[in-house]
Amino acid sequence: MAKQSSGAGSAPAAKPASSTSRGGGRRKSTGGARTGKAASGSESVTRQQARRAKRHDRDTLIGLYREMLVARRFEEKAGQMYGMGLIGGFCHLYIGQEAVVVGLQSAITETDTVVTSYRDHAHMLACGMDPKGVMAELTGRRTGYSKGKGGSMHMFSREKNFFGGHGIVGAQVPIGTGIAFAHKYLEEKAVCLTYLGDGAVNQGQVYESFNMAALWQLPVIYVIENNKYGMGTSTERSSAKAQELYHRGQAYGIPGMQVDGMDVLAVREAAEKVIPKVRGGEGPYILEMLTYRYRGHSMSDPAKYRSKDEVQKMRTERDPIDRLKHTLIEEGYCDEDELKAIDREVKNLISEAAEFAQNSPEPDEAELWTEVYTEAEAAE
Ligand SMILES: Cc1ncc(C[n+]2csc(CCOP(=O)(O)OP(=O)(O)O)c2C)c(N)n1
Ligand SMILES: [Mg+2]
Repeated sequence: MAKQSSGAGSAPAAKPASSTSRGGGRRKSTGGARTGKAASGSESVTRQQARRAKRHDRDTLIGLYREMLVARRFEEKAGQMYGMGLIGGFCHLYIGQEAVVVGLQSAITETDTVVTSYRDHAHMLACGMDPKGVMAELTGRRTGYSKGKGGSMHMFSREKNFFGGHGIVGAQVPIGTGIAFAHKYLEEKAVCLTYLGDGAVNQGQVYESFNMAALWQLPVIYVIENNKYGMGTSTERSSAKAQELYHRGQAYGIPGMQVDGMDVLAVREAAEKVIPKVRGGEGPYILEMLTYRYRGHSMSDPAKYRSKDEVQKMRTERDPIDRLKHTLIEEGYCDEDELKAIDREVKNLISEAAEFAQNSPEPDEAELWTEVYTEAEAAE
């Protein structure tokens, strides 16, 4: 059962989630996305995922595995290259959280849009952006998505509908709301996935956005990536009712759901339930993803605010990639050799991206003066 908030009235409501089905839709699930808490309850996380897997075909499951692996290997490589001095400035890794973007973005269409914070590499890859162009941008090269002038936090792809990459905490929330306004105004039937961290949920601009999105019934899904920390501060220390961030839209009538963000199939299930509603004009929705980052806040964070045991426990018991690998093998979708072949293919893809980046030239000095301002068209 997912923890859900109806958005109406003042009392938090827990309602069962009915599931929608994709990838063949042969089976009806008996439960929706679960919370991390529920996941360790009556049914083991392993059983839950095995049950959810039956709702998808083999190619979909293997595709989700591969996508998570692309994000993981890309970021491991970025971490190494940062250590070698090839990446400058800030670099925030997403390692551990891959199930969130992969599960959600596997359920959107090409016309849907995505906007997020500075922890953005996996979001871009899941939008279909080329790992070569992303790595080239990280290393400040001319062939990068922002021509080497943006770096890790400031990359965009109009073609893939990725709207950044934002370094100011929460700044992307009104932007995503505005994009959703445009979708509605232009009658595009598209949805904007607007990601924000648990550290952004107490900001005024977030609630101003919630108000407008609810007032105008905008097609926006606010995805709270609750990885338990905002820099070195735990959500328990920074947020009232930290266990229920998915209720934060209740005053505006925005429904919410809390999902096990370490299970890519739970995320996918939540996406399949919520996206059609939002696309269909029912207004905004909040998805709170319970997740965890294994690395520090950024490359320069020694992460002394949590114990090594805490991180190790998540890695060994909840890792989204290992978990799906286990399900795929145990439930007979494929054998270990097939997964090893995928691992090799992904490693090559990422090595090629790293080589491409390092062999690309730096931007020309003259580029310093371009694309700083855009000419505004005169109003009539
Ligand atoms: C308005 C603003 N205040 C403070 C900062 C400094 N800062 C950068 S990241 C961060 C923590 C945000 O945590 P969270 O939203 O949980 O995202 P996560 O890093 O966990 O993905 C802070 C306080 C900032 N960039 N912008
Ligand atoms: Mg956080």
